[in-house]
Amino acid sequence: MKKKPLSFDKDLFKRSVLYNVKTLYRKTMEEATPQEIYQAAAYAIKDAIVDHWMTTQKAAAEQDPKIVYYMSMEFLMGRAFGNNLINLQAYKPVKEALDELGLDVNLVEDQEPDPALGNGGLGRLAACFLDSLATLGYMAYGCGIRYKYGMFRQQIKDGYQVEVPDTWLENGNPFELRRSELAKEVKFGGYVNMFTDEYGRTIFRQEGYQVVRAVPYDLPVIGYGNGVVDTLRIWDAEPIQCFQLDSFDKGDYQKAVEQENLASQLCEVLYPNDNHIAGKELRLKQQYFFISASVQTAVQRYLRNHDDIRKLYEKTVFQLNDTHPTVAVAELMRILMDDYYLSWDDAWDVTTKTCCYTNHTIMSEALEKWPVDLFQRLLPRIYQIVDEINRRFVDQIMRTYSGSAGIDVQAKIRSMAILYDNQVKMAHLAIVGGHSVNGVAKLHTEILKQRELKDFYEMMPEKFNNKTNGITQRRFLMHANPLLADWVTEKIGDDWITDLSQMDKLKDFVNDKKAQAEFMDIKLKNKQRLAEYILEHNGVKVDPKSIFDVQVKRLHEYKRQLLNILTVMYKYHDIKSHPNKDFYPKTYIFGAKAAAGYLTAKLTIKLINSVAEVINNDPDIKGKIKVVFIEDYRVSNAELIFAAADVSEQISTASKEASGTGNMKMMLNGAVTIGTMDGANVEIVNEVGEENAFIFGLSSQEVMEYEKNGNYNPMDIYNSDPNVKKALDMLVDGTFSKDKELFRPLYNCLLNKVGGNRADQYFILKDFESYLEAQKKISDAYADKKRWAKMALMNTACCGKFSSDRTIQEYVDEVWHLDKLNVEAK
Ligand code: GLS
Repeated sequence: MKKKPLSFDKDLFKRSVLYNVKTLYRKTMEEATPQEIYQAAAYAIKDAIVDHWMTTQKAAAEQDPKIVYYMSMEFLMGRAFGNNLINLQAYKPVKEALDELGLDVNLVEDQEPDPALGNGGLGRLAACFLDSLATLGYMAYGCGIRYKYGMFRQQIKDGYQVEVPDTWLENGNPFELRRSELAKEVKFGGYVNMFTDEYGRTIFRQEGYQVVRAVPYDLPVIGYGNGVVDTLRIWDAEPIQCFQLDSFDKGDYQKAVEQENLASQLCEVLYPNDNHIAGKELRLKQQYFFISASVQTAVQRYLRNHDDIRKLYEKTVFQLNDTHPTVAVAELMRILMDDYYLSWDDAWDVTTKTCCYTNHTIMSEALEKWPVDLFQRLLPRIYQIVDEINRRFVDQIMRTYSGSAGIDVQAKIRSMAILYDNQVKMAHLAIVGGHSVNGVAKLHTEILKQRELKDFYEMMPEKFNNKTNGITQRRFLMHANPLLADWVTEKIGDDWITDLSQMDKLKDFVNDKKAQAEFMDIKLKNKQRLAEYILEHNGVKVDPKSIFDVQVKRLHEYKRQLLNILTVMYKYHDIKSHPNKDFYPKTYIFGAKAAAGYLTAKLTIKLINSVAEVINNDPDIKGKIKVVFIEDYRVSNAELIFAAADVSEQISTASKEASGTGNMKMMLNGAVTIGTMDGANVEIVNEVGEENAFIFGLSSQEVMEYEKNGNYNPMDIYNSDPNVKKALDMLVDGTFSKDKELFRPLYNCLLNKVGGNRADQYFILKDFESYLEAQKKISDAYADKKRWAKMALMNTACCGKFSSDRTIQEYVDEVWHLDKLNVEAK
């Protein structure tokens, strides 16, 4: 039976907008600024949300379900306003109400800053997971940091990326609740005093430390149409007021100031590195800060209605999103032993049953390792515990392998120890201290098992499992592409909103001429919408009838934006030398932020912009190619871009992209993938069929062979392939820059060893020709309207597997074992 939609009182909403404008700003609607109207409307919606939030908390108190704490340094939530309305099933009434007040819902939405507490895929995945958890009716907390400045805003000046602080909290955040009554203390530094108490127990007490107050801010995460509201709890740091200068620390002015500084720095800014560690002391402080506060909260919440702490894991699970939160293992041990006096063995039993770890990358530069001296100085008690975990684990390795023929026990210890080479290896701590280790796509999990984490897999195979990533169709279809969402509903009903496997039913329409025409017409409208955005932001006029070929994601060498732009450069040359050759017009759309200190990535951005400048202004090209770099790529403009994409560029060097999720968002919106057999592309191709994607390049096996054998020589390709030579030479012959040396570093790293890296580490030259060929096939396929419409439709029809609802249900069934909340939706 179909569920009744949630009720929403449109008139009440209207009245509260007027009331809020008055009480918040002492203004009438006519006087209020757009930002003030947004705030007033957001508070009015919050009112409705809070009712559901309270009902959910009450149901949880009564039903006592197991709770998952999704611990993550990053939550890339994107704007909340529109998404909240969708999940409350109130988008239409609110749109009407605003219309009646003379306001446009889109303009109101545009007033909201785009909360960017994350870098890219990893943080956005966390946000999709929360949406799915609430929609599926599970009790969940996202635990993270309330960075004052999120991911920097990117400006392009003279073609270069310039980073500008993201002041997202400037006008406050109407959706958040400050929960000072739930504040926790987090301690850093000092030393550990060990003594025996009056009951004969060994007590470890941290002394001489600095302390900050962790204050939580709660944000509602609304389930779709079910009245469930979960919580994203992000922590801010505050100094402990009046503590330093009174009796306890009298006169220690220096320390008081230090504590004050620590508190003000801790949550200042998100480190803008994706797939790369910053290795900074402050980063480790951030990690321990939010983990300590979150673990303390989880334990306390459990003890509110249970008294046997040994059974914590029956009601609590911690999912550690990459290595960043893995200090949770030691923090939970500390709390269990030092605060609740559990023995080591009991504490270990609880900890390993509570913690689970997701690995999101095989890039070695992203695997976190902390210098022992730093770790020990900052977290003295935690270090003692890690040291003991390591001692016992090394013992276990010896017991497991000593005497086994052909096994080098020392080599096993070298590769698996948590403390080695003066480093604390966070991934190893997470694997040893939990019961589940998962990769994020089939191929990625296999690579972990067979290569990166092979020794661990051999020793504890039962811990390893795969959870292929997914995305939420509520944001990335319903909100991003309302035209297509309505069309899908018209064709197959609306069950797809909470069950994406229903999209399969669209297969009935892939050969239907009328459906094809409607589908492509929607695509065209979305391309027009994006073309307007591009005209407004880039001043470039693009043709919505051209092929929109899109590569939007973080800028990283392994993602190979350089391969893409090199082929654009080559085609530019080709068109200029063969002006009469047939060429299907193409618009190349890029969007990417580079980590602030990543010079090669930043130079690639400059190259893309320089190429755009030359090509877009060359009359000989007659508009056959346009190149656009969209400034400040973020969730809000991503939604416009995905809806408008014809071609989805997923061209990472095979084996390097753990999963990718942009690939899924574009597939959902009917874009066809050009890609390597990497990450989740493998599974996408498996669903949609090879004939509905364009696959090229080395396989992951081949890449790994070359890496192992060191027998790849890009110079041979450069010397023997005139197309490759032409493209590379254009980097340094002045075509795209008066200063011929400007792009020399890119040229050099393709042909020579640079700074300890192999020449062309990411096999750009090797894959160049097969990539060109795949692009040629795309142009041919696109020229055949019917064929393309069918391919595009097939992509939307086959995306069912890639909902984060499916991923979350797998975590629940195989790892977390949560119970569904029973909330009566009103
Ligand atoms: C990442 C991977 O690079 C992506 O392939 C993956 O889709 C994402 C979510 O699992 O995690 N790892 C990372 O450090 N940043 C990512 O986006």
